[in-house]
Amino acid sequence: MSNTLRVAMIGAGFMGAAHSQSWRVAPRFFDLPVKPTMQVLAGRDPAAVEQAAEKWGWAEASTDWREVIARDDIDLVDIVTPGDTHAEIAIAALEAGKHVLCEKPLANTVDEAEAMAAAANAAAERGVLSMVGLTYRRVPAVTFARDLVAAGRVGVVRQVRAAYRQDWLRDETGPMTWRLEKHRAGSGSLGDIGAHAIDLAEFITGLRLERVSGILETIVTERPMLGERVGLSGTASDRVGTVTVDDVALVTGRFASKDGFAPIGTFEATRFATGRKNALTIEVSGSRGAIAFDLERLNELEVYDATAPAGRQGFTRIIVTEPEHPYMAAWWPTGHGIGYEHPFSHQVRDLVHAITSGIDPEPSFAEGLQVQRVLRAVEASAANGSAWTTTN
Ligand code: SOE
Repeated sequence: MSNTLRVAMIGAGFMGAAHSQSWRVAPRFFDLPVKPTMQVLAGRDPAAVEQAAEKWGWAEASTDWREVIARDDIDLVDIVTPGDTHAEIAIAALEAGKHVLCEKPLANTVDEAEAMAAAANAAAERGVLSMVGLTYRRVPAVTFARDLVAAGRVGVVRQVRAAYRQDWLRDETGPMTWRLEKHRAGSGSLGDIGAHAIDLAEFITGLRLERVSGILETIVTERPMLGERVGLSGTASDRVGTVTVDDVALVTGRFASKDGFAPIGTFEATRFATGRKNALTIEVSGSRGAIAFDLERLNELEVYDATAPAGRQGFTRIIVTEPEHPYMAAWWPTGHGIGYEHPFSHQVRDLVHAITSGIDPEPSFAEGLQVQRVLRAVEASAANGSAWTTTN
């Protein structure tokens, strides 16, 4: 294998910035077996992608993703476009023999996700590997929580409470954007941020959600269009767009049984939680203890030990920055926290090691498909009077 991993990124928006910094930074803080090189950034708008390539550190810019994935000097394609393009780009890249990192949610439908997972399985037989970017798994406190639960520190998992609360749509005069259009985004809060809450619940507990009951609500159904480009920039116009996705998703779920018990979970995904900016929270309640995490305090994990003497019990706030905590040895001395961007470098580290070791990266497209099946079941339940609906 070459000592470089030549990367192309498709997409030049917010996630493009986040992923670009991880390709720049990860090789400088982790000892990687090969060196990722930032070859080409592809986007739709020529001027915007040229400027982004220059700013983010890509050697070239392109507006033709098909040409990019066909190049012999590209080894890996990083897809950070809206969900309606994930399947076409990922399948083409895998079939072209390129490793693929695809942002979440994997796709906009289960059918697309199934086709992507099938393409990933076929490609893996040729040594071409893939990962879906459910990045919050790689927050050290989240990986630490998963390790504590797996080690039995909370005992039998009985309940899970997960939420992802933002408030960027609170103002009803806020403009239309692709995230509010079903044909572009697949769903609203449910798939965009609910996918993270669902994945973290399954990742930390190690259990699959088997049945769900859901409510989906669109609070503001029309929003002003901004100029010709539907988005957050451009000149105001008197046209309005129709919001075709959910603003709020409320879900009850039943996990698979373990140790003779099938835990129950509650989930909330909303963009109307006034004052909550990026509050991804999860609490796992067990027979012997509990863990609680909040992305707005991502260097901390609260741990409760119900086996301690009654007079000494209480949630302990662990600052997850010791060198023995996941990923932290690569960064700063204890107590010096990391930020939102660091898990993207952890994602690059793990992906590069998996590729050079020839082992399937996690989360796989199959795991992304599992999340997609939960999303579909929630949508089906919400359309059927919140009836309990299986996820398979
Ligand atoms: C939505 O605003 C969003 O950017 C999601 O798309 C990301 O997945 C989440 O990590 C942060 O919020």
